[in-house]
Amino acid sequence: MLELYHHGSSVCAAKARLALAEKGLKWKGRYVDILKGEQFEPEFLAVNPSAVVPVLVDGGRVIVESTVICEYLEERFPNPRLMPDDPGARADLRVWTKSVDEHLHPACGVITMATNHRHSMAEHMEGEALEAFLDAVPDPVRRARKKEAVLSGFGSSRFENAVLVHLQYLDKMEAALRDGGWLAGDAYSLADLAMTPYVNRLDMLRQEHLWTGRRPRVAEWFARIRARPSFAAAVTGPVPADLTESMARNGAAAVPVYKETIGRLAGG
Ligand SMILES: N[C@@H](CCC(=O)N[C@@H](CS)C(=O)NCC(=O)O)C(=O)O
Repeated sequence: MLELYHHGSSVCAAKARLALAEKGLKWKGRYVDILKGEQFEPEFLAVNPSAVVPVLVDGGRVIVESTVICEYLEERFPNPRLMPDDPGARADLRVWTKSVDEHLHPACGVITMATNHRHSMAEHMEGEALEAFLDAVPDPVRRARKKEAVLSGFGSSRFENAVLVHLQYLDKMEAALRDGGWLAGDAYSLADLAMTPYVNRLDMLRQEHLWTGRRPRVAEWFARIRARPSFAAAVTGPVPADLTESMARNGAAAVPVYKETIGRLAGG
């Protein structure tokens, strides 16, 4: 039986859940509440010393890193295919998945923490407990980024660039998509799967103005993505109800902040 250590609102875990859902695989969930600090408990650190979800366990084998998990599932369970046959299209796909992990994911963490999750964390802890929670992140680069976004919110020096990175990805998608088409090759693939939780994060934070009336191919792509049965099962369904509600509430209140930031970036 496949087991997945995951959290409902984790974008990386959503990628792993999407791959499992697209392939129609049964799996057992091991829930790690990363907003309460369960990723730092010894039992989980023994599975993944990096203290992040997702982690897939297949028999005795432990697989970390969401993109590696998706490619592992693709190779282990090849049908239905989530990678094109053409080597050029496979290269395009890997550019998407690599850059999502390296650039978009850190930026998504900043906007998510600044807009909503800092408030959810504050409900569970404050003061020294919050500092200790933030200092527990093992990777120093990720620790500094998360700490600043949680403690400074929209005042974080990283917020503006994080918004810019999202705009650049939406523009790259708009350029790559043809009507009715997909990001890499002729069919839905791991490239579309990798972008899905990030576009959905903007949507759950009520920033759909970024594509509505502005980036029609992204809007049309997202409508097709939402219509897939995997979407509700793997992406929106697992998000805890209180987080769905607070992301919508805090996100809606933040629309003027995003618009003002975009205006500043445009030199307006
Ligand atoms: N490169 C890793 C990143 C994993 C990651 O950042 N996971 C986040 C949730 S999306 C996490 O577990 N964060 C825990 C924390 O912030 O302490 C992957 O793709 O799996």
